[in-house]
Amino acid sequence: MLQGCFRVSSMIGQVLFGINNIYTVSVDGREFKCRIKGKILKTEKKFYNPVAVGDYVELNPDPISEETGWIYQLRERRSSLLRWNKKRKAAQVIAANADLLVCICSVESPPFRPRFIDRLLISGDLGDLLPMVIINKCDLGLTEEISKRLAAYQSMGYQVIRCSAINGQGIAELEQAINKQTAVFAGQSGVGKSHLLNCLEPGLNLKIREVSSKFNRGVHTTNYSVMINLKNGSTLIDTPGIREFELAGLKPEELHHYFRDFLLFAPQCSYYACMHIKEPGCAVRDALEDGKIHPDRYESYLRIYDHLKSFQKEYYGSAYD
Ligand SMILES: Nc1nc2c(ncn2[C@@H]2O[C@H](COP(=O)(O)OP(=O)(O)OP(=O)(O)O)[C@@H](O)[C@H]2O)c(=O)[nH]1
Ligand SMILES: [Mg+2]
Ligand SMILES: [Zn+2]
Repeated sequence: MLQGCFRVSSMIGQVLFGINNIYTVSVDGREFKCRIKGKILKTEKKFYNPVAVGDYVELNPDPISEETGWIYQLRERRSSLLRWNKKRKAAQVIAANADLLVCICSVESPPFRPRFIDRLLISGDLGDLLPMVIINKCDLGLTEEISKRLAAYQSMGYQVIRCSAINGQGIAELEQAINKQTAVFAGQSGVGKSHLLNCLEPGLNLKIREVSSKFNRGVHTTNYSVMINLKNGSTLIDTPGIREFELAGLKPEELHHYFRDFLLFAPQCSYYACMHIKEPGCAVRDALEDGKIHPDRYESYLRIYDHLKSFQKEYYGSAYD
């Protein structure tokens, strides 16, 4: 009744960040601190977080405050970066509606972990984001082994950029690759995500780890994801470091489609539905034996496959046996 007098028209905005269930939503450059209205968004049962950074949402501004509002609807996502959240036992949306997934790793502190990159790259292809590899801290010197692995990613068709946030190496190339698109920066804690973002726009001043504080697996400098619109028209999403990146939204039997280095050989496998594990006449395993597929990539495949199998069993019973 009286409430009707206060009814204000709804708006569409994009989520810039969210902390403690309060989401900062930008509507044409104006920011609203919003909560989720009632149970409406709870239809998204698949994910543990109802709204992610980058989401487009419909909201009603609060009639009694110019800076707050209520989110009542989530718009369909054109892309999403997902991970399996072990603690919550559900898929988590890290970021939505981005174009690029910038998978960042470092030469050391933390050490180069190609299996971690393998997972991130798959999550990009899976979530309709274009994945690329950034190796940061190149000022510390690239080893031959790392260079070889990077060359292998390049030969699979991934763009690889060698960077240093300290001496500026690769920053122009990174800027060019982003080129006014929306890019999510993801990787382990301490690889230099925030530092690289600061290089892309002077004055951004994102918090980066003190040089004196040693690399420690438990410590994250960035605690929540945030979307930043740069003056040059690009949009960047900084994310907190991920310790264990586990894939979500993928069935084990679909996994091999996301190993780009298998694709050349898989059509020659004897079995149409070959999983490249124990089947006779497997062209992927032949390529592995001939040194055409890196053994660590194959190991990565087996580990992810086993993981996907085990967690699907946990949630869907024996249907996947
Ligand atoms: N030598 C060297 N150190 C770097 C480089 N980039 C970042 N660092 C240092 O690495 C540390 C971690 O950088 P951050 O930018 O805070 O790392 P992050 O990936 O954002 O970490 P989280 O926010 O915890 O996920 C800081 O001490 C940086 O100064 C680099 O190119 N070379
Ligand atoms: Mg950070
Ligand atoms: Zn096969």
